[in-house]
Amino acid sequence: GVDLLTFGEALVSLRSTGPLTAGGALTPHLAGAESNVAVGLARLGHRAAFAGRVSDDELGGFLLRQLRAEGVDVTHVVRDRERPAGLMFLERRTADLTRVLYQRAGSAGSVLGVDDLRPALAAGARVLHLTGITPALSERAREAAAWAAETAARAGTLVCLDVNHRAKLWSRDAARAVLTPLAGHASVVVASADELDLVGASGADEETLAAGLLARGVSTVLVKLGGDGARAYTRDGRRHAAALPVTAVDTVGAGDAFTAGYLSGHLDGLDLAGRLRRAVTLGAFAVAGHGDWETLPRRDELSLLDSRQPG
Ligand code: KDG
Repeated sequence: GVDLLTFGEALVSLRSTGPLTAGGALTPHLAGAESNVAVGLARLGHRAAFAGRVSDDELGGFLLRQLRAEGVDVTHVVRDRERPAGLMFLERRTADLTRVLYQRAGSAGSVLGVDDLRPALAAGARVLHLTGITPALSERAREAAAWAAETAARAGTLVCLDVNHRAKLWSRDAARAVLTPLAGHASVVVASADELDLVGASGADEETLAAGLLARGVSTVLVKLGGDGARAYTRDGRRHAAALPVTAVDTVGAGDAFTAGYLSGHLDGLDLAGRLRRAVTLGAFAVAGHGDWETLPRRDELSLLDSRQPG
């Protein structure tokens, strides 16, 4: 088996240099929260696999080539002959304002089903990572996500759910109804502060929500705080990790990098402080450069930010 298995929709992200209505150049990039996590782990030398459906055309070929180039195992990716690649336009509206426009309804990745995931799950993994994006894509994908989380948890695999609410795909209420039961299969739940009540009671405070998740069997709740770092809740209490001071130029993908760093620390057997340190380190690499994952560190580069004391 691999160290980490993740699944979901890999997207072709078309990044603009200015407002989309003004035209100009678009550059294609591999995107998708799950593939970002896979790349983050592969860069650090872990065996990471990505499963899902990609179109059987040039765009699907582009996604697979990018994943392979980063050392991600794509053995269990299924090519879909009928459906197109999901697209994401990442519009640089102004120097510090980006916007997302999706063209992903009915895409190959959005109809991921249980049968697509069976071989990957059967091959085994130490960690299964999934996000709250996949269940928002279709009924089939929702069923596949629930099945995978339950099957992996039963097999003793560490299941990590990263909430990743995408307001363009579904409402907060719809997300809460699906993600709250899903979190019950997870050992690690990752959410930003404004996402935590999507895996618990609407409007409840952070302490209450974290305690509720721990009572339901989650062992670690990670609350991402952006430039303020992160808080972790475990049965031993609460711990804060400050972010590393870097110049943020692009925050897209930072949450995925954080999760990848945490899971890398877990795979390396680090204690909670060490796992959080690696999580904020990867988050810092992600925000300090352009692209979802392009600037993530190799293992020998982790120490590049060592002199940056948490701010
Ligand atoms: O976390 C970064 C993602 O938002 C991006 O890569 C695209 O997965 C994506 C999505 O569905 O928005």
